[in-house]
Amino acid sequence: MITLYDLVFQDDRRPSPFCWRAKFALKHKGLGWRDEPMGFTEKQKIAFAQSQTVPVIHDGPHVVKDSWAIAQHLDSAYPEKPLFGPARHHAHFVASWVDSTVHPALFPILVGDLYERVRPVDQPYFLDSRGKRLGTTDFAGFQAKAREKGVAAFCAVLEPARRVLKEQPFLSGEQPAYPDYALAGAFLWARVATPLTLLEADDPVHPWRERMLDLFDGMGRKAKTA
Ligand SMILES: N[C@@H](CCC(=O)N[C@@H](CS)C(=O)NCC(=O)O)C(=O)O
Repeated sequence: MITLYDLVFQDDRRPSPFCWRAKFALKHKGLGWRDEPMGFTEKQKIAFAQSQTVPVIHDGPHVVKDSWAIAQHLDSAYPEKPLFGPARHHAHFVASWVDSTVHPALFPILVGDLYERVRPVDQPYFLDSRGKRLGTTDFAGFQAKAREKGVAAFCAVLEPARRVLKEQPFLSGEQPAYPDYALAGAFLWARVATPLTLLEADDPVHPWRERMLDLFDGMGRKAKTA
């Protein structure tokens, strides 16, 4: 049985966008897993993997850290139902676009709400690590300022996905695959962390997000929200 180490917030909330990618990839493969929640200050749980971040999976003799490495491992160890098909480089490109463009556009408008939902025992760690990243520990103030521009700035970065989703139901075509899971992880991060409305109903990304929430028996929709 595969073990997945997943970031945990208050009330068992699971916001990590990278862990969501791993969960979608496991479901895509039809694989079950044992879930091991890990708080920010419980890194000893993943020391065996020499990792400071989750997701980490333990799959028989294989210990794999990093969401992209996990996706590649799953696709080679379980070749049925390919995650990438011939388009592995395209999937890598989309996941990298989400990491480098979508997540940085989301983080400022989420950070105050994320902090409120971090387990109290992990709050000093979050304050220190994210404070250094942002140059302030006034996360509520930082978030309020970011939201003054509205979510328009965030929506603007979705334009490449929007153009594709105007023409087809998934980024990967008629069926979802890893590029969809990479972007869906970002939306689940937001969904678990904040009640903020990110997408208007007439945005072509909106129906795609609904389809992603419905996948795998509503796995994403069932997750505890903000
Ligand atoms: N490149 C890694 C990034 C993983 C990552 O940043 N995970 C975050 C949770 S979303 C984490 O574990 N952070 C731990 C920390 O900040 O101490 C991947 O794709 O798996």
